[in-house]
Amino acid sequence: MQDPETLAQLLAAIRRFVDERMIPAEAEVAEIDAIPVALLDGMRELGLFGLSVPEAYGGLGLGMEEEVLAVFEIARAAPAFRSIFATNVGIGAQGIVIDGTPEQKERYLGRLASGELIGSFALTEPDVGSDAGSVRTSARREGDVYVLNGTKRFITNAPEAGIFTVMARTDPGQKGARGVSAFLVERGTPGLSTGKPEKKMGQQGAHVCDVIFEDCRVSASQLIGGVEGQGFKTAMKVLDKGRLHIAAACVGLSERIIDDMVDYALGRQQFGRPLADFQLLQAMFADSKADAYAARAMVLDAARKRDAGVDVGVEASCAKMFASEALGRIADRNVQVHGGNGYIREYRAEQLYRDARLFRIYEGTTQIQQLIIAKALIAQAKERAGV
Ligand code: COS
Repeated sequence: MQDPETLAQLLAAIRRFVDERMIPAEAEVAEIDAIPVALLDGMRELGLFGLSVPEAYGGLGLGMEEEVLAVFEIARAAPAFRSIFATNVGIGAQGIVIDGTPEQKERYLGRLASGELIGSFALTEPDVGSDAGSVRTSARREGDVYVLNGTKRFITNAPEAGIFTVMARTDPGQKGARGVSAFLVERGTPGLSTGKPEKKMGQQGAHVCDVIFEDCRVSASQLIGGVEGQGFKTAMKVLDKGRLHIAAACVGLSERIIDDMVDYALGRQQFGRPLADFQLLQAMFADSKADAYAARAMVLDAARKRDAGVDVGVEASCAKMFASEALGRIADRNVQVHGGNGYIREYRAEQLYRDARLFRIYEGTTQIQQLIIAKALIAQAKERAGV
């Protein structure tokens, strides 16, 4: 946690960096499908890789509310910028922060916080997506090592990652979530390889690829928390936090797009007047603002509750679902306000529209969030009814 003045300085520094360095570089990043080294260095200097790593390990140790406030700012830039450090703040490091042993924390968190090491979260497989409890990648114990075999798919930052949090089945007799354990596997471990980066719809500059394990021998000391069978729960806890972070990213990008939409409508004339004079367009601005404001309020409320120690699994799913769907609507309206220019690469509207699409899918689709929310409501109703 930071004192209010330090936090305000951090947020102002991020806003400046976003406006002066990131947004002007968006077109180049999309074109070359990479983030220039100077920008990455700037992000490291700002401490972005260590936002949520505890201060004891060299991070900024932000609480959830502070983290989402930072993400609101960062996410005003195209999402590829956030993606490169977000796995260190979120899913690629939180397994260690939440459930790691003291030795595992000591070994990795400092380097993750500085951005020297990129973390990556390997849950999804070719045949295991939404049904995350049915992981097939196996981890067979042989003395003091586990032997991993299987393929992980769509792994964000895998081409750059130095450390992977890998969910694998240690108990083949247990088909469900209880047979899954989480491991820390370093790049360079014999038997671990990564595939070719996928060609994606958007978010150029952020990379995903397969991670393949072929008789990959990992020391038993790399089992997160040192306990078998806890890997699915670790993954779910990581995702509860990750979904709030993603919802905050949707808010930041929504607010940026609304600014773009209104600026464009003020600058372009039709029928002898600025587009912004037309009430049908004004309705789109207003609907977008209400969407973004509701999403911001949800994210802040859930973040504050999490900081207060409340289990916010349901709130995180509500926020992720609403904020990502709202972003989809806003990005679409922005294309509409831009008219023909909305379809042309030179304007940012079409890029942000493609970039925004992923938020409704990763870290749990909208439909998975609906299932989580509904399941909790039904459980509460059964409890009320005593059944
Ligand atoms: N925190 C802690 N524990 C949790 C949890 C959470 N948020 N959610 C579930 N668990 C626990 C349950 O309490 C249960 O424990 P017990 O076995 O001790 O009873 C166990 O984990 C299994 O839970 P559940 O039965 O609810 O699991 P399901 O197989 O029904 O799966 C969903 C639940 C669908 C919600 C889960 O698979 C999911 O989130 N899927 C989406 C995965 C995803 O987001 N993928 C995106 C790629 S990762 S970037």
